[in-house]
Amino acid sequence: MAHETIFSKIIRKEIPADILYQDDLVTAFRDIQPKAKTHILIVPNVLIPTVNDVEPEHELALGRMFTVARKLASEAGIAEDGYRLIMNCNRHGGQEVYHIHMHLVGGQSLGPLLS
Ligand code: DGP
Repeated sequence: MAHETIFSKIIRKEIPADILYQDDLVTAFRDIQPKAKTHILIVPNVLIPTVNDVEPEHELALGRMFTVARKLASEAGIAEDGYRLIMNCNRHGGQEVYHIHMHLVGGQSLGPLLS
């Protein structure tokens, strides 16, 4: 049984967050520690701790995360210049919150990811 994180409380609106989008499958809100001018987190409403825990039954929610990323990037005005979508997994990936999330980062040039 996976342990809930702060993201479950944000999804249920039990604690405040700057929620930009929510539907039956996913929730998107601004990162509390933005690493770029635009930094949004898109999360499935169901608790999936890491990408290693993804199952076929999650495919609808995971696909929705991309369509919501596209929509929010467009609304933020960063679609044309571009942005980065990041999902960290476990310790070496730098994951801190064990409820999978897609970082939508942009609004400025981000440079090469790997160099
Ligand atoms: P990661 O390292 O991939 O697990 O990223 C976790 C992100 O979650 C990190 O950028 C900061 C953000 N974060 C952590 N706690 C909160 C919170 O309570 N509210 C919001 N909005 N973001 C949070």
